[in-house]
Amino acid sequence: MVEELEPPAGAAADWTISQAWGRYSAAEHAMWDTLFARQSAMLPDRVVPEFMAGLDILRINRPGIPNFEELSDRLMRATGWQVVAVPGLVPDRVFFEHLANRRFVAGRFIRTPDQIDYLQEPDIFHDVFGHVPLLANPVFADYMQAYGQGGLRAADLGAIERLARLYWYTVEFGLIRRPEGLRLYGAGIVSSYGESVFALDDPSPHRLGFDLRRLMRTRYRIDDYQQSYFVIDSFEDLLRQTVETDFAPLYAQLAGQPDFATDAIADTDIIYTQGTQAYARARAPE
Ligand code: HBI
Ligand code: FE
Repeated sequence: MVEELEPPAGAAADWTISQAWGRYSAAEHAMWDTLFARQSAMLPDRVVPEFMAGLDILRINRPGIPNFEELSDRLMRATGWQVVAVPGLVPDRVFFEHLANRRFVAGRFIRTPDQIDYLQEPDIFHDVFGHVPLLANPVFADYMQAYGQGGLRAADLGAIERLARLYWYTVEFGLIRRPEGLRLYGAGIVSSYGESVFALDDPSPHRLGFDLRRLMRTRYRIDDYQQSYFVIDSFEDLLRQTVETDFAPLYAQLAGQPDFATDAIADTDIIYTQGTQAYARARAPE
């Protein structure tokens, strides 16, 4: 959660800044190309086909860091979304307000070679390669706007943490069931080489059926691979549950119920794989 209330110097009241695309160095464009080549080579039979289609429709598969003006032109024609640059994480309400108005906020900085496999804050590769291609899919584009609208309501009800969990286990780290098997769609996974392998192939994590109420009670880890991934049946189903659920009474119900730990299995869970949690044990002790 980001709580500062004032935008930093140089940012507009809605925290947007210019991408200043002309200022990227050759090394920064090369960093993007390295990351793009690695992910686009390993994703095709792991990620939902709609993701690869989005890379194509939005011409993100051209060399170099995408120019947000050109990207937004194509995205606007596809689903009415645009991409705007921000200095970094923005306060929750600002974030939700942008999503509710079909504006995806993206960092404009790119990681350095020593950060190729992990960085704390989302950079332009995480935000644009990870999040933007699916915004060209009409159903997912509707879901992201509904999420933003839900977030503004949650902010009024003091329930942002519930929405943050929904975002985390779908938009960031979601899996989806397809006839040919489980597939990736979460941006945090598809922008990471290691986690794109781990989330589908590793015996360590649980893979559990998406259940909105249970998921809103489930904690998440921000500094490591997930110990549980949640599997949706379709983007249509995810959108329907988000639009149809009256969240106010749901938050009241959840208030009295304990959280689930990141590695818990609930007796109501649909279990695709019960993980060994070996990776978690292998990690350095907390
Ligand atoms: N700001 N730039 C940016 N990107 C995010 O993904 C983001 C954010 N602010 C808040 C936030 N995400 C989450 O805490 C929300 O899901 C609540
Ligand atoms: Fe993200």
